[in-house]
Amino acid sequence: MKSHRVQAVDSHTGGEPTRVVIGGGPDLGGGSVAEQLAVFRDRHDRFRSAVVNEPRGSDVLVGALLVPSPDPDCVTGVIFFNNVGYLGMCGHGTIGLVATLAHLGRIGPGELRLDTCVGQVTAVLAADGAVTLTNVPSHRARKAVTVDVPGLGPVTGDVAWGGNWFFLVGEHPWALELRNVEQLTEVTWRIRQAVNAQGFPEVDHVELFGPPGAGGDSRNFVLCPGKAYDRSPCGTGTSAKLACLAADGKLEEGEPWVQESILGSTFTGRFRWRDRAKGEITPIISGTAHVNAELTLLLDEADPFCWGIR
Ligand code: PYC
Repeated sequence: MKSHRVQAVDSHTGGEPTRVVIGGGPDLGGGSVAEQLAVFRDRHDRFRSAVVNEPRGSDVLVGALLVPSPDPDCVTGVIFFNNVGYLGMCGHGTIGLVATLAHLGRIGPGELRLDTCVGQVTAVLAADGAVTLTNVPSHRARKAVTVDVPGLGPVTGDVAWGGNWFFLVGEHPWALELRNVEQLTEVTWRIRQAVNAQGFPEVDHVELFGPPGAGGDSRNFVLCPGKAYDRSPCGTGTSAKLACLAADGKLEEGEPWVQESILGSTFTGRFRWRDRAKGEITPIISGTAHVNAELTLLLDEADPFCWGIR
């Protein structure tokens, strides 16, 4: 009977959890992080499920597997994953990873470079624990796409990349309140299906925007690929939002944008133009994470749910 131990550290960023696997993960054979992701997906997908799915995890948990980076300038490579698959980048997860590396004593305040499967990012850890992430280049691919959503009618939004693909909806009738999460989950799930069916199969996150509470510029509700909602304001979703604001001339380079989550937790975003003619920006996202567990997962093959409930 085979039993296996996996070492991990849990944190949350604005309420959204991250589980960083620091030991006991599969050997993915090296190469670029994208190449290692292909091996993870093809040969070790049950490990992903074992780490984040029930009974050890939950639909909302995002995993981060530390892998070697071929670039010596990077502190580590990282592959982000969730209850149904893999993420390109993950903003809240990167902030959680930086807090975790600091908790483990592997880094101190200052700048570090991380390698992800969609490109390198940098992060600055401040003395007070705040993390500022410079994300992968982001852009809006399509403005004002109208999709016909069964049961809801026409819904108009932008398609944008912020390290993952998003459909961003500003005009809608739904109140972005925590007590409405079931309704918000249902409508965004339907919107995602319509967006996928009507020419954008790559979009796997849907973002609704509404008026902020105290001190913010906007509140969002973000539906993640596996139907869980993001408790944080979503780092890649905020990056996609910044790309849309920049393209519309609604936010100036360097100007702060305070994005609230459905819980009221916040990220502060800014952007630098990368290529103004192409509408390409470099998003800069600041937030804070808190480490809340050091754990050893036991993967016992005698357990009928050893590899998670899939
Ligand atoms: O913060 O980028 C993010 C994110 C993606 C999915 C959940 N959180």
